[in-house]
Amino acid sequence: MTDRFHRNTLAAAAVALALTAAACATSSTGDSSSSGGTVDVSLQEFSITPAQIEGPAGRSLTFNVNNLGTVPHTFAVETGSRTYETPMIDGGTSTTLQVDALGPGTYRISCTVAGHADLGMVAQLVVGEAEGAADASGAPGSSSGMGSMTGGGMTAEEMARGHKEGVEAFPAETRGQGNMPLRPTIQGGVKVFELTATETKWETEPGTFVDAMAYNGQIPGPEIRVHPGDRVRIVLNNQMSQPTTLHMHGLTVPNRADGVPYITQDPIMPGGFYVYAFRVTDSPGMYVFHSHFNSTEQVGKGLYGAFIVEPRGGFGYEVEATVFLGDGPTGYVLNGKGFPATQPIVANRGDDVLIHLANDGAMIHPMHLHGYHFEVIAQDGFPLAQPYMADTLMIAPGQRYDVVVKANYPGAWAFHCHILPHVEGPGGMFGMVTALVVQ
Ligand SMILES: [Cu+2]
Repeated sequence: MTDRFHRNTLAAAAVALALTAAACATSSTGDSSSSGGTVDVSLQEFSITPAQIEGPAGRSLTFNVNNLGTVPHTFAVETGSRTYETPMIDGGTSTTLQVDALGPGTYRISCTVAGHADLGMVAQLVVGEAEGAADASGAPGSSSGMGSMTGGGMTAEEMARGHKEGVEAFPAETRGQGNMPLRPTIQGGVKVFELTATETKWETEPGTFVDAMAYNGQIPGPEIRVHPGDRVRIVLNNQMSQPTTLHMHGLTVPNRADGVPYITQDPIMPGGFYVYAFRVTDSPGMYVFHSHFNSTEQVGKGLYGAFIVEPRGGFGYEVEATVFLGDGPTGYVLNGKGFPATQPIVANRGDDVLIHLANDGAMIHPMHLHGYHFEVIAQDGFPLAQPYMADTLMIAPGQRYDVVVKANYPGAWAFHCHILPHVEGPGGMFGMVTALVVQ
């Protein structure tokens, strides 16, 4: 029975593979054993899907390459003797790549735009035995037979192991942590905060270092916390190789402190600085400071941080946490880290937990908390006249929400973006996943 089950699985997988690799053969006439196959692949920031592509031996392959992302990518297949490569493919467009017949083996696929392969834009082309040989290739589970693969080219055991290892590693240690409190100096009754922007490497998950930009070496930048009525000065030093500015997002500030290049100030050139001075007149809640110069790159690479207006006497919750959503050059991240390097929110049973959520990425992310409903009490720093309950909250770029969870149920409860390609693949969870741990 087991044997027959395996045989059927193998047969089904072989059929599926045949469909993937050959069903959309460009030639509908002629001998199928000599005509080529067509494979659809898609590119986005920063992945190639599928991550493992199965191809037949001895037949040419045509890749239909769709760039579903927003920035240009390439698609390149290295065969050892030569590299087949598309020209730059703009976001939202597609092209095809012809690859001549290959022998059995595993070939590397990547995007050749600098840094993109390191961020995850790699895949494998696995070319199996020539047709007819697969049936004879013996035992189920043998990794040489294409038919034993499933789920992105992994075996069931590999998939289970990948999921297990990720969860066991959580919360994994990485270098650097964002949102660390920034202490002001007091000068004549004014709270003065120093920020320094630098280009750096940032470890998003164990062993993955990305080219990043950071305030005071942190992503998100250090947390600035003030009270209503405070007089504030933020000094931004630019130690990067490109100009920058600082925008106080959501806050009411004088025009000269608004941080928009050539509208309210000249950009801060490398080596320069600018002083943003204002009085805090907005209601308590979550605001953001971020770059407003070349922001696709600068904010995407990490130049953002929390500006929290705290009521005098505090918010009055047992636990308070800030969760920044990010995507783009740093990958899918919560507070600058991807699972399993994300940090959990830890509470004791019965605690009221206040979570400041902010999206400084370029995509919408619906954040979903398992096991609980949370109360949405503020949007963009404004207390809601009518707070409401939700378990999934859509957060657009630039938006902030304050939500409150009554931590009544013990356990580790997943808290993640519900766009599934941002959180889980055949090898386990990644990206925008963390947990509320109630002790
Ligand atoms: Cu998402």
